[in-house]
Amino acid sequence: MFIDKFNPLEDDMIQVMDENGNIVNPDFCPDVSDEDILTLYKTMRKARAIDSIALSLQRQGRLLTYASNLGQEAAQVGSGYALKKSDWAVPAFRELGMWLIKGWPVEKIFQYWYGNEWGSHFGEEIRLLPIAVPIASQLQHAVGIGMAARFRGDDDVVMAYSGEGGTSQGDFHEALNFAAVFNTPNVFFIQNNHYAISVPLSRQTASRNIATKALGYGMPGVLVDGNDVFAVLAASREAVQYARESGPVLIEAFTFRMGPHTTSDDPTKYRSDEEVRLWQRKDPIMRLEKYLMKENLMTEDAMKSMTESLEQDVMDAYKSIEHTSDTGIEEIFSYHFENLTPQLKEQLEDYQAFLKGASHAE
Ligand SMILES: Cc1ncc(C[n+]2csc(CCOP(=O)(O)OP(=O)(O)O)c2C)c(N)n1
Repeated sequence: MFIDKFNPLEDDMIQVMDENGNIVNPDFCPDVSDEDILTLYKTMRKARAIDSIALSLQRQGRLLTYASNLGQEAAQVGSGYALKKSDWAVPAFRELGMWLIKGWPVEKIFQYWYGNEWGSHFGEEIRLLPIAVPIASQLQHAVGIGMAARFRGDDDVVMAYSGEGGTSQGDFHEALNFAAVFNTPNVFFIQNNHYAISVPLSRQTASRNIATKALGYGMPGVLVDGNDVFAVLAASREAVQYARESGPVLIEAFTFRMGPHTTSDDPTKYRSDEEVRLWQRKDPIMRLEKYLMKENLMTEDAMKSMTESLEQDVMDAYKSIEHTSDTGIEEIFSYHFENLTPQLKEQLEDYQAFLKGASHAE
């Protein structure tokens, strides 16, 4: 439907619901029950509760660092909701809403940002890779998982995430090239949030949009309003089906990071309040709330009490991991290779000798 009809070379963007919560393109509306809609809303609200609490905890010195998701909830939740439990999701580091849909427990998410690697151990039944900080490196892993699925004859799809900044990396090129040549079941979901730290979209690429980049590799690319959860879900469902049946596809979700890049960033240094205000009017949660009220699915009071109870749950989840012990240094050596390389073996021995020396000195 979208893949044939929407041409990224013409900047065609899929939108189902406008900024006032009106369904403007009923033909493209995904098939969702009221229960689905409430799950989408609740998850977006939960993501926002985590976001605001995490920022405040970091400022109090109770969390190591944090990457904000404010404004990107529809892109994350809508795309994650299109996956089956058996499909894989391969994140960068700013996909909170998708992590929640995939089942990464809130306390484990906090544990990760608390600086404890055990936060990434959420069990093999959750088909989600841990956070990948080296930009775009995760796209290679995603193609590898996709190739493995094809070799095994599984019908799993692998949805890989990146920001628009990641599409300037060599890893992006290699991953998309391999995916198209070997016809792997990958969806590349690019959250174009307009800034890669302080680098604006205009300095990131001369391509007319990110979706068109897919065409050069020989795969379809679609552009979607990333602040419209219905449009994101509809485009993602189609892309997932296409990847399962045919091959790789790229989605560009056009959105905006309303918060800082991470807690170490001050966005007022590189963008205007006016630009932020423009995007605040497109807020994905506000938009869905307007729809929910129009459709009599929720009242303002019900939304307020849901938000309060989510905030309470989120704070409780944080408290359950606060003061949990750190990862031991020896564990750094435990998980990368089944057998240590000679260099790592030497480093581990050095470290153990150092510990012995330190204990003798006491
Ligand atoms: C290979 C590599 N280079 C640089 C960095 C530093 N860095 C961290 S986030 C970031 C910007 C990423 O921008 P984008 O891909 O648009 O994602 P966003 O942060 O906007 O979600 C950079 C350059 C890194 N982590 N890895």
